Amino acid sequence: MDPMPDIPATFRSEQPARVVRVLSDDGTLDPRHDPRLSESEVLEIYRWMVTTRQLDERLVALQRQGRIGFHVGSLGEEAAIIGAAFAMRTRDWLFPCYREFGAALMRGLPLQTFVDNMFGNANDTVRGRQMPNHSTHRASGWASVSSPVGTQITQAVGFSWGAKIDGKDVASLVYFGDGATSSTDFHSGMNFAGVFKVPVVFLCRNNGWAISVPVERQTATRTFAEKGPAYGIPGVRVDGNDVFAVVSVVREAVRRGEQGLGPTLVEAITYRMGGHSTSDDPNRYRATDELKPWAERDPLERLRHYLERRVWWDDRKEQALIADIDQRFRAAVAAAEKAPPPALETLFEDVYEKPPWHLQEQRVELLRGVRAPSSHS
Ligand SMILES: Cc1ncc(C[n+]2csc(CCOP(=O)(O)OP(=O)(O)O)c2C)c(N)n1
Ligand SMILES: [Mg+2]
Repeated sequence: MDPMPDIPATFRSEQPARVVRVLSDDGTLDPRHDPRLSESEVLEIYRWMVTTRQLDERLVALQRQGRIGFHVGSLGEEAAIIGAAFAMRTRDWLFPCYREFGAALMRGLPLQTFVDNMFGNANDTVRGRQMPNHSTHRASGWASVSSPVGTQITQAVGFSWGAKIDGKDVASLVYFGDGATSSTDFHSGMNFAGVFKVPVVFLCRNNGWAISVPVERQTATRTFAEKGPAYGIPGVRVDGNDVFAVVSVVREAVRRGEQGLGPTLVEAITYRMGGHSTSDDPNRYRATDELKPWAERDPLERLRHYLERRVWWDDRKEQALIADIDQRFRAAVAAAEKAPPPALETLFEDVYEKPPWHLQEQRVELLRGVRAPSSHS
């Protein structure tokens, strides 16, 4: 270790890391980080970003109509969410926060299964035991959505560590917000992954807010990326509204994991353009002029501008895509609303292989009738 440097230098702060950006305002790509996506790849990404936004709008409407109880959306964060998932390999696993349903759909979660979860009906893979928007889908490598802030971080690390022990080349991508960096799971997960060189991509969606807490109140550091080096993990800042930059940086993080170099912390700088969820009103805590500069950097608009410049997209294609999403969503909602709620006895399933006596007794009592007189009265 170096001898102690002079005191003022120890307090000298470094400049925050440069933000990786590929898509410039004029619609050209910076060759230094260009992930060189083909036309069909860019169109696939764009379609999923549009799908996410369209579904968000429709799900908020369903919540306002009282048909579903809750929705937590992705407005403004579509490039960070879809771009990061796109960069992962099919065999990898994704550990979501709660704002990333678009990535699950892109990975293969069927729209009907997603919508069944929004209604918590009998076809819901989690049998109505979770809030809406808390899907899980093994076939798509989509772990359970985590509501307790940060818990998915340690889960992702444990998962990939297990795969590493088994000699499998399986990485995980874990999504979390700026708020989750204050959780103990962030510390435990980062520390463990750094020590054991676990192939995890830590994707911090810095969207400016943790419900009503702004990033300035979340941390005293100037960036979230700079927390990485304290754990021996490189931290990269990326323009989270630039899908090319997100794909490029996350692909590089996957490559590092493949080469046995361990995890990477990616700070995707973006903005939550809506409320936290359907349960709050951001106008109560956010200055009205704060949204405008971010609306001007809308990730969908930026990508669409690029596509039009390449003459890969036009209004007619956009309208056809939206009509298709609308038709498929309506059909899925109609089917979900027709499905019954989960059967009452399912409450006692999925935990014990052989339920203990007291649960068996309770099951019998419950099935006798929910309003049956209590044996204690
Ligand atoms: C352990 C825990 N504490 C508090 C909450 C309530 N809560 C839900 S989301 C949230 C904010 C999370 O913010 P951030 O990590 O930035 O993610 P974002 O919602 O911005 O995507 C809080 C405090 C919770 N779900 N779990
Ligand atoms: Mg946040």
